[in-house]
Amino acid sequence: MKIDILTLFPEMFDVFNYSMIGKAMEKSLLNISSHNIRDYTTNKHKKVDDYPYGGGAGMVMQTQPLVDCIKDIKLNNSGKVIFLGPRGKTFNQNMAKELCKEKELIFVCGHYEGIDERTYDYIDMEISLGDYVLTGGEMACIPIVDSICRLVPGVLSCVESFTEESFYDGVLEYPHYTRPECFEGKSVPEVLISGHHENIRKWRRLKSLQITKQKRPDLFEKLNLTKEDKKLLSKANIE
Ligand code: 21W
Repeated sequence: MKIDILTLFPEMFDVFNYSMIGKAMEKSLLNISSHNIRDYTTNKHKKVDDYPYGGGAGMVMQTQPLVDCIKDIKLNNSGKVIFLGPRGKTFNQNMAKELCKEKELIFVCGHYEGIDERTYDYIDMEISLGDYVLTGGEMACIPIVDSICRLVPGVLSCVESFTEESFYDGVLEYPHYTRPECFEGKSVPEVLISGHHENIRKWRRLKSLQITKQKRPDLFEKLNLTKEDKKLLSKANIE
């Protein structure tokens, strides 16, 4: 997948040179590049913002550098233009699943109080990270691009991608343990050491359901519990 990010702070996206996304970039599964909107200014002071018409606090990002930057990037990227903004639809896993199917995407990060309204003519979609205030679009762009990229085939190992497709959707994770078997008097649950794969699967499923019910009742209500799920839960309630 080819991703171009338009921003006033291109260095912030060096974060993608590390870990799993960095590895996928080396393998050319992903091609993420960031571009400085300031390079597109036509004034000699390289100014990209100005006072808002009508007055008020803060500065507004001017439309000329932003639109020229979008036009230039579009020459080599025919993907959707996505603006990270607080007015956008709140991002979720379903949106990540849809966007990971795209071959190319363009992300536009706003700064200051906002962008000049006329810039929206060049934007296909606006996404927000959630109902809280960030310092700029970059801070939302990083987790959104990360969650899309990890769904691109080959970015995760086979085992991890399998997990993504299975029943794990909609429930929280079961507890994990690794060596040692005993730490500060706390032991690893017997069943995980038993080697009994069917019992391990059932235990993990039960824990996932119990944890989801306790910590995220909103998610639990939306689940379509299978016959086995109900059996696991009622058996646990008796014991
Ligand atoms: C934050 C810009 C606050 C402007 C009416 C008029 C991108 C973001 C952002 C930012 C304000 C996202 C106001 C979740 C976010 C982003 C920067 C101030 C006050 N209201 N998702 N003026 N949260 N934030 N606006 O902040 O650019 S996606």
